Amino acid sequence: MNGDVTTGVHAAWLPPEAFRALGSRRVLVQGAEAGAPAGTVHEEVARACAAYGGRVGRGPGGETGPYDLVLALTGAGSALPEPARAQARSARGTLGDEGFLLARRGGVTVVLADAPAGLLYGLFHVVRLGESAFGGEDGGDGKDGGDGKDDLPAAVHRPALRTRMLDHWDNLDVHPVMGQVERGYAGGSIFWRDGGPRGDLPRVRAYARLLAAVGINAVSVNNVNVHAAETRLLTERLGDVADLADAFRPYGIRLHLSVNFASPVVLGGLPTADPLDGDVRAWWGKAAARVYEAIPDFGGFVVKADSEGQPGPFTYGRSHADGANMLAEALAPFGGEVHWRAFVYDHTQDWRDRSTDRARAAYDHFAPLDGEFAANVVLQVKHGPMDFQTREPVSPVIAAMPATRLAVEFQVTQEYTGQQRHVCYLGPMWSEILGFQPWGGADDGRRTVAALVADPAAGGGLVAVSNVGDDPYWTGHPLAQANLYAFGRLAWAPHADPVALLDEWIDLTFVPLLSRDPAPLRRALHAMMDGSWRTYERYTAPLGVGFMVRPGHHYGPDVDGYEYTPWGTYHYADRDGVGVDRTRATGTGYTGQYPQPWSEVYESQERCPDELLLFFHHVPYGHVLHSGATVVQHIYDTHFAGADEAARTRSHWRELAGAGLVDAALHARVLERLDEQVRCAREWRDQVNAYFLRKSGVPDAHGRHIP
Ligand code: GCW
Repeated sequence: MNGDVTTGVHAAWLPPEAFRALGSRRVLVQGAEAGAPAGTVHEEVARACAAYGGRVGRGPGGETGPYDLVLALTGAGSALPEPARAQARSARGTLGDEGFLLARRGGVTVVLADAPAGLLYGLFHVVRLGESAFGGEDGGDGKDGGDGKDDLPAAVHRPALRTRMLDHWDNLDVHPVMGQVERGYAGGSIFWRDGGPRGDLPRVRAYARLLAAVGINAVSVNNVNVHAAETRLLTERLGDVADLADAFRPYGIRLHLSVNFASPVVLGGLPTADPLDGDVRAWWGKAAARVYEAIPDFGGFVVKADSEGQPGPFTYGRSHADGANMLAEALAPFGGEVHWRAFVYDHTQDWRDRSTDRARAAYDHFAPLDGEFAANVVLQVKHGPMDFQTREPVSPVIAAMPATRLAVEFQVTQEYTGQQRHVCYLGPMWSEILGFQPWGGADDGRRTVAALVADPAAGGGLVAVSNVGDDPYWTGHPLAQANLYAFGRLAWAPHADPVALLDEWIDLTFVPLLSRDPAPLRRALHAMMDGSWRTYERYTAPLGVGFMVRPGHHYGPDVDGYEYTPWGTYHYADRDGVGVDRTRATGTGYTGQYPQPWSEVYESQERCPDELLLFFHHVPYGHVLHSGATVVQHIYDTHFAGADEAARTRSHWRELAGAGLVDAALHARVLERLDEQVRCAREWRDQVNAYFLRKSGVPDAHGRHIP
């Protein structure tokens, strides 16, 4: 296994070999003393040069050029050699906190940033470019004599989104039901064990490095379900949190904590946690001040309130704006932010009551509060109205709160998408969501979800639940690393092509280790991964209906598992048809939460996109889809096709065995998971098909065997 920073741990997309192009050059790092992330740039370059025979100068300490690569803060200005000096003069002050400029002039590659974090992102950009950062395989020797044939015009790179964050649902102790990491499929926590710190700070640092390389700038280190031990991270355990912050800081990542809304009661001994109570506000003010003494660059709080049993402002008859604003007031003097989650719904509903619709809940609770949140509150909204299902419409909350800073929440950890036992590359799903136009083309399509969260005035961002644990491959399934990679890159550049991002990931993770033609590996990985989300969709719950999983752990099929439970997750299949009527005309009225045109499109059985039909409508099995198939025949066809595709995915991987294209241990790990995926996909196919055959009595038009 190619380990790097910590031994025995897979290097993911930063194997030492990915630094070969940079490490064999003459590099000047200027301004490295200006802050932690810039010092990191020097360290990274020095390590690469030590490995690959290059040379690093730190200037202005008398080292002389010439240089192939200059990485500098624009403030270093006059101390820089040309052509960097001229570039720095014109770029200074235009690049922002995290942006960088990349140019190539006369055989010198120049990366400039106004601030240290930008320099770090510029460095990792050069790593991604490999030889092409130096003029490509031919002109890349820096000896073109300055004839300009490999020049690159100056290009400025800036993250589209201000907040690019990963939330960990890590517990300090092993929770009796949820384990060490809630919805974690990659072993234990890299932060916590046995009720305290895990004590492997090099591993945390290695994680921070991977995250910085894809542009992540914020991490929250404990579960949003804040149990007794985690509640104390805010006070007694603050030292442990500060140690983690120290490991993240060199990579430009600000640490956040999930806090318990009832902390003033639980920790402070106050009789109430009422957000309008003076003592409660004072308690939070002091708690925040203590946090900032220990961690001056602390990012802020993440809060799950009045949700699935967590305490919140409703207990005191207060609104979520009251709750969030109280915490915002405590953090504001220090520049901290509150990430307040919009995942608020009734999880004790009566399944007999068909008028209560969980999908409506976030909008019903939060849309009326638009404009009431403090400037340092970010409302964190799950991308769909339900709960990270394989297919959901985009949450209507995102279009309904123009006066609120919003962050959209994704789930990189594959709770509902195969739990890192199935190959399911989520880049294409996220890309569809980010490109969704809540007003259709009515505003020339300018306002996509990505544009809404990118709006600098709004200053929101993208957040995801991490899929990382203490597994040697980080993510359990080695190919699930691609999801973490793509999430970070999409948060930086939401319109990036997810298939191209897979190529980037392959180019960093696998290709640098190969001395042979990578084409067969690339082909196999694309065949396995490009369409894997749709494959997963085909063999699981059909047409957007969701939640046909085993209750509790959420793995594998159980068509009626959630049908008669209090969770609000129903499909209403009977002998005549299936789906949830969410129309205004005859259903729960949820379609009315969308602006035009979606409000009308979703309301209409004829216009509703096939893949969401059962999310919005209850239809007879004979209803004909746009595809021409009836609903029940579509269910049979997609389930046969999906399970076959899973089997083909495994064949592609098997063909790579012994070809020397991937490490043998990694090959074995993936193969073992593929065996399980193939088994589970068949189980899904047979249970779903048998269920609908028995309910509907409609035979498969192609006479295939359905048990
Ligand atoms: O999807 C559900 C999960 C819970 C999780 C919750 C949430 C942390 O099943 O495990 O709790 O969402 O997002 O808060």
